[in-house]
Amino acid sequence: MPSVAEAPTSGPLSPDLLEKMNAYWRAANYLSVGQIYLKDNPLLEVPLTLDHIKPRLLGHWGTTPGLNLLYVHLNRLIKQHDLNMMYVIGPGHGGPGIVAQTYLEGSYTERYPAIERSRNGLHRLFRQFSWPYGIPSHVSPETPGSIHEGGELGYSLLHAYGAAFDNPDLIVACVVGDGEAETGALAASWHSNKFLNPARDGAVLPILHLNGFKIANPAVLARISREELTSLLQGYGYEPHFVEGDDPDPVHQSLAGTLDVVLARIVEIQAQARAGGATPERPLWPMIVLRTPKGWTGPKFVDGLPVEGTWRAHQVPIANFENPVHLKQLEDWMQSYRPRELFDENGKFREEFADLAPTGRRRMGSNPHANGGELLVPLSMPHFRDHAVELTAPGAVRAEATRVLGGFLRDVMKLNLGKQNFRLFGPDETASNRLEAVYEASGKEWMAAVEDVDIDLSPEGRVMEVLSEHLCEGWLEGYLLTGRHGLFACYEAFIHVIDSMFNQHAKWLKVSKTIPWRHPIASLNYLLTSHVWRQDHNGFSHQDPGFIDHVANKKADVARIYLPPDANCLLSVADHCLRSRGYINLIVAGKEPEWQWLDMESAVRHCIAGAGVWDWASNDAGDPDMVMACAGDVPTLETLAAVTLLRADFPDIRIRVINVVDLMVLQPQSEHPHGMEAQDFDELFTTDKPVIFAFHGYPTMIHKLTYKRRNHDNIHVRGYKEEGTTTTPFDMVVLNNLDRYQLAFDAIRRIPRFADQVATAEARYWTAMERHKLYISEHGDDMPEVRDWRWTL
Ligand SMILES: Cc1ncc(C[n+]2csc(CCOP(=O)(O)OP(=O)(O)O)c2C)c(N)n1
Repeated sequence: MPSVAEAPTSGPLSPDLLEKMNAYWRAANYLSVGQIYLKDNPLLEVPLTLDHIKPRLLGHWGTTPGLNLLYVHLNRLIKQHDLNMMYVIGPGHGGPGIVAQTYLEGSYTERYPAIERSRNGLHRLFRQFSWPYGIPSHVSPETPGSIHEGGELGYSLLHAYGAAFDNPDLIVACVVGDGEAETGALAASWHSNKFLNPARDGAVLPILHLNGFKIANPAVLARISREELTSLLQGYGYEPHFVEGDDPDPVHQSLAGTLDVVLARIVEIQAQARAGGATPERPLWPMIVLRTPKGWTGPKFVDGLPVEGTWRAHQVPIANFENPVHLKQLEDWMQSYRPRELFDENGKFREEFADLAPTGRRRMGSNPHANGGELLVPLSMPHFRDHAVELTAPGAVRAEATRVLGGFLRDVMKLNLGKQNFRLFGPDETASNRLEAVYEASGKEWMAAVEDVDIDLSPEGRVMEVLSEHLCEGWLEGYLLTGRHGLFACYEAFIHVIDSMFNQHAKWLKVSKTIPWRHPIASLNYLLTSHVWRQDHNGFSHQDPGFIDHVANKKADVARIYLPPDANCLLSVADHCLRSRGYINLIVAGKEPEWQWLDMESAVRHCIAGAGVWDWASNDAGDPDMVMACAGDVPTLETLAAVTLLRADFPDIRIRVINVVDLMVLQPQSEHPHGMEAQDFDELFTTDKPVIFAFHGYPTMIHKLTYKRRNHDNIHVRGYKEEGTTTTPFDMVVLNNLDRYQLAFDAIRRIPRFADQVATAEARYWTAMERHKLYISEHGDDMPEVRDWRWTL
């Protein structure tokens, strides 16, 4: 282990540069405070009065001066070395700081011309912040240069690494809040350095911001000894460089000197790794620990209580302006930045300071990577039809859908190796999910030690496997937000680990669509497999289809849910999703050998329609007794098995089979762009016939989607009802009343003309279920008639 690098005692800044950088910092702090407090009098040209103060004070001061300090210093580095640098900040509640900085460097006005670089612009800048129909208090999609909202803490480092992958020239400076560092996701994120190849990828410079406090408590990492923190960070594989203090000038010197040192180290690491020859080794990456007071340069005391350097500085340090002392205190605070020195008589930031900022796309607020759609290069797509499962008739062969998809993904990987813009993410499950064909095109990224037993690991790998759904999700988000493509394959039950990250990304996409300068990025694609119905061996803990409900709550212009019933449909859906932009595509598909239903052309037609009658399984001749609908591979199997039972047991029954692959077609068109026209829905599902709907997930989902449909009262849904254990595959559906016998009985119960045969049907199908129970208890496996069932009609 290296010794802890000491911050230099004297620094590289000339007195003139130091003064100017400090002035720049003062300007950013002034604008930050102004945004939080003022709706008028932005240059304090007249004495501050209550009329100038916003009625509702919403914003966070505490983190902001530290973020501003770093921005000024990173600017120096960028300018001096012509760096391609992005700024990701975990404490996104420091929004006013980033808005201020992007305004000072000119990026903000370029995106929002009404926010001019003048008194008028300052007035608007202040007023719009945390103002109805203005801008949010946090860093948000509206903020130039951001790929990371940070409202929900924990993901900054993941987004930073995701951005750095395959961007060899990019340095992502990433501020991690000391509170944020307590989250599980962030605590695991440090390990991202074992998955970043300095020869191929860019660099991440983590900056742990030890301002000591969260909202109301001290931060853990700020209250352990420096030795303990050093050991922790070294243990994570970093070389920490400490910058500490509460006196601006020495801190400026120390930070500047430290940044010079860490940049030189980054350059050195990359040069060594890129020199060619030997396989690059995992370096100890430099990082910075910045210990400065929370709410630095703000009021030291308010109402006799300490504020600067305490948790009290977190949000709005001074409130209640009925108290004239407070008004004076705010004015003194703002005047302490000496705004007249910083802005000219027209309110323009003085050139002598403005010149310190980089220009053009080197400004962090204008870095094109932070508007990934600008850089998006479409994937070269293989022909998915080349991977088709050949079918002579429905149900003629079995196949493992995800294994078939694996071949397709391998080719996607292969075709885009040159572009370096596609990666596959998964929590240690790529092989388990039967996608291992991808390893033929690329190994698994791995920079840690390798042993003889290991297979498919490689520093050049494009398959990202780490046992953390948080890491997979965060990396992929960062990768997509910077203009690349990917897919996250995960066990269905455990995708819930990232529910909340999904929420945040969906919100980001929704808002981004309303911002003209944000170019569309590639969709976030989930493949959920090892799903609820085929987790019989792993048991109850592994059985949960609820992510579907979670996704369906999101805005219709963002969320898409697909339940391909077989491998060819999965291929068609996956091809579509990988080409799409700006969505979250959820694909749920099994990995077990299952009967295949549609040849490739039928599958494509079916997936385009989203739902349709399977004529080959129906015998209603336009006048059904009932509709048997299904969505999901296992419900489709059980539905078709029920149809064979019914047609054998009740020969004159007229059944229409409908399969739904795109769940959103069930919604009215007014609710979702994929929604089926009312007339088409009524033609398919009838307006008066019973519909037995076998669904992959929780039944309420189907009711929610169809409640406005004319025939809704006749739709009876069977799905997962939270029954499960370690048992046989068929018993899983029996436990949840989704099995063929239950479905067949449901059908007879619901058809009026079979009323007199309900008792017979009940006896027959309940007996079958009893036989099933006895058989599996004795043999530990499903009955041959179930196991060996096949479509014979
Ligand atoms: C996941 C999550 N939990 C809780 C919060 C509420 N919250 C907002 S700011 C904050 C404290 C953050 O502390 P830190 O990361 O150290 O940032 P700073 O002190 O720089 O403001 C908390 C708990 C949140 N935004 N996200």
